[in-house]
Amino acid sequence: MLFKYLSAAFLAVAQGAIIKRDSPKTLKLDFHVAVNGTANGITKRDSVDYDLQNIQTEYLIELTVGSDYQHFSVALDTGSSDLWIPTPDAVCTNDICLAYGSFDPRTSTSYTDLNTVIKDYYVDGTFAFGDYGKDDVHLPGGNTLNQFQFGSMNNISGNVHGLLGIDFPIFESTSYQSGEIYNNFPMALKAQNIIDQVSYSLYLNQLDAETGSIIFSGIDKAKYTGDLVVLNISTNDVSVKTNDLVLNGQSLNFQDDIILDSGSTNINFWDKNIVDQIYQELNSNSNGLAPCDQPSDKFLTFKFDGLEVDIPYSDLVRPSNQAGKCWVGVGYYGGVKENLVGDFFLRKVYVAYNLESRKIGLANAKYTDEEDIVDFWF
Ligand SMILES: *[C@@H]1O[C@H](CO)[C@@H](O)[C@H](O)[C@H]1NC(C)=O
Ligand SMILES: *[C@@H]1O[C@H](CO)[C@@H](O)[C@H](O)[C@H]1NC(C)=O
Ligand SMILES: CC(=O)N[C@H]1CO[C@H](CO)[C@@H](O)[C@@H]1O
Repeated sequence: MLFKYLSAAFLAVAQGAIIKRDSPKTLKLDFHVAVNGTANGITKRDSVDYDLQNIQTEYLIELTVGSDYQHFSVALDTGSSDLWIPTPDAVCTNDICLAYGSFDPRTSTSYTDLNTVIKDYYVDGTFAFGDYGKDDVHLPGGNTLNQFQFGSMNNISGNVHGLLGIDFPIFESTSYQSGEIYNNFPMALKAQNIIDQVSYSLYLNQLDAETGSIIFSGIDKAKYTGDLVVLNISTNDVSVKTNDLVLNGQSLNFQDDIILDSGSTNINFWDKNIVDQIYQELNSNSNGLAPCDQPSDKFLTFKFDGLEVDIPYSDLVRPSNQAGKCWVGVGYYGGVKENLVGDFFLRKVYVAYNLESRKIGLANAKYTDEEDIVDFWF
């Protein structure tokens, strides 16, 4: 999750119109799900005040860039807006930064230097600095995204190794620096006629699955149960409003915006009172360490207009390195007054983001290999 409060002045942006399409064009990218513990030492940016060292999940997308087809993997992030990759000689505070490949602008003859600095700051206080450039991104299926703008980073703090940010363009580094925006990944895909619409659907698959997928400008109707409930995006970010949060049948009286952030692992609340009530219910200590043996017939339920998403307590914990103790996937987000829901929530749902109509479709996920990809209808 990008630190988004450097300049609120740029956040008022006009609402896009729905585009009428004749023949739908979609792009599906599969990702590798990396959970800390299965893919050595992966971490990503998450809540500020919560120690997440032991439960980190990333959705790794492999990209191929440049005239010399350089490969690297970046983490898909619906909570930031730039693509960035470390350079081979990047100065990093953690070796993880080069573990998934790098991009060397000097060896690609199709690279164009933009002579512009990129500076991304994240909510946990970490940052990635570098230079913007443009180069060709070779996509699966044979398409090429020509001269796409991204950052080659040479100064990286924290435990990250590259991000594919697909949030609204107002959160691009240029936007904070000069108020200008450029076509980020989903926008460029549309501008170059590879997809029809600036929209995408996320299927994270079940807890122990190793793969998932994102479909740009398409919805896989096989991957959810019931109807996809269409909600308005409720803030400047990819968020929707809840009607309530229910803990083992008890209302927590929670009507608030939640940001559906693939760059977060936990379900993070700014209201510590909500976190405390959940910890208490799961017999957790104040650090979020609870017994692993949690019931599967008691639920934390998110209520929306026309949809309930039940998360069994047993799916709210992941193993720690202390015997019998697990980390609870709920945290206190001490940064600003917003709620970020990551992997622990997103795995339970199928979520379709339409950044043009500013609507989000949500349904309970159905874990299956079947596929029925259609165009967005909202
Ligand atoms: C990286 O950026 C930090 C923060 O601005 C700065 O203190 C540090 O000197 C930079 N490191 C390099 C190698 O440029
Ligand atoms: C959603 O937004 C539309 C305008 O785009 C508005 O007409 C409608 O009332 C909103 N619905 C809700 C539930 O806020
Ligand atoms: C569950 C697990 O293996 N967690 C590991 C995650 O990574 C940190 C440091 O990188 C280890 O200390 C944990 O043991």
